[in-house]
Amino acid sequence: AETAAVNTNIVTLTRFLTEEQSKHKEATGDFTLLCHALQFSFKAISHYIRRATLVNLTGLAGQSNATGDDQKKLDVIGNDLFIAAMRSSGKCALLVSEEEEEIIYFKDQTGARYAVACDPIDGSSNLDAGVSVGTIFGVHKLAEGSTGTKEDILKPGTELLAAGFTMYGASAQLVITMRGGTVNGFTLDNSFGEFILTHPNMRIPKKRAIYSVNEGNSLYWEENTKEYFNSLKFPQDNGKPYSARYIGSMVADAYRTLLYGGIFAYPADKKSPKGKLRILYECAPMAMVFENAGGQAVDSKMRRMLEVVPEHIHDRSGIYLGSYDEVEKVKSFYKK
Ligand code: P6P
Repeated sequence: AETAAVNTNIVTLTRFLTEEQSKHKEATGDFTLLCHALQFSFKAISHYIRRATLVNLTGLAGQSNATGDDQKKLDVIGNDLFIAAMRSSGKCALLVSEEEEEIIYFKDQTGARYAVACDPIDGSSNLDAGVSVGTIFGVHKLAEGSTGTKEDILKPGTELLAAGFTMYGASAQLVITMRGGTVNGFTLDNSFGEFILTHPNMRIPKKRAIYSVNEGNSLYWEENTKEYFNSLKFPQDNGKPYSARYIGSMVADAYRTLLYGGIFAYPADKKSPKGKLRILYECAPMAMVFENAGGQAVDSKMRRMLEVVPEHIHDRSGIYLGSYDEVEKVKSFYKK
């Protein structure tokens, strides 16, 4: 009988990073070490999310509240883990976290040349419902000679060195891309704690009849937003209406959109004139992933998302993220 073909070419994230580094002769290995700290934090956060969800659901001893508040504490655990991982890497000069009002400067890290923005557990309000949440991150390199100031992180997404997210679903899925590079997906194999390359060179379909938006905000939408979504739901040419898919957790909605195609949107509206999602650690990293996968990302003024420069570290933006052709269609409704 045929022996089962064994996939001998198993690429771990660790090997992938080492091979990437060897492509850059000038590389010192600092970025690679920073990425190892990133992957450590994803593994640790994944562990705590699975444990906490189980413990809270079964109400095992030690979990006092039935309202799921402990899940909220996961925000803190995830944030603390991420800060510790960045600090101990010795390569991170400053960190912006969704959970921290101010920038965290690692002043003792002499020689650290990277600035990191992250949302340690994005979508955490869904945790007790068992919805996939995730960590979203972006990495900037400090300006020459800089020891790390807020100007090193308040930059357009076009200057991101690397970006991506890890979705804690049935397994932990890491999606990562580097400036000008491809998008690669890794799946955490829990049996030996390695991220394995399962989705090399991810490309988003050019179009797909799926839209992902919180229609509960329709009352607040601007006219052109309403017109765009109505064109998908009530097609003029008697075409088939689009399917609606909305999870309410950005990494889950983004990951599905990246795999299947379509559009994810959180438009700015009368309730949130600047939009809801944060530029540094939600919109910009996702925009980089989608552009490098052949898609597009624009804000509510149809500006390329990666060219938007935040004034403050927690600034928000409207966003349309998805298939190339679908974002072109969005633009046609805003340029009337
Ligand atoms: P809404 C989760 O709270 C989050 O920040 C994103 O993960 C998600 O896309 C969005 O907010 C959901 O917002 O208003 O639809 O509940």
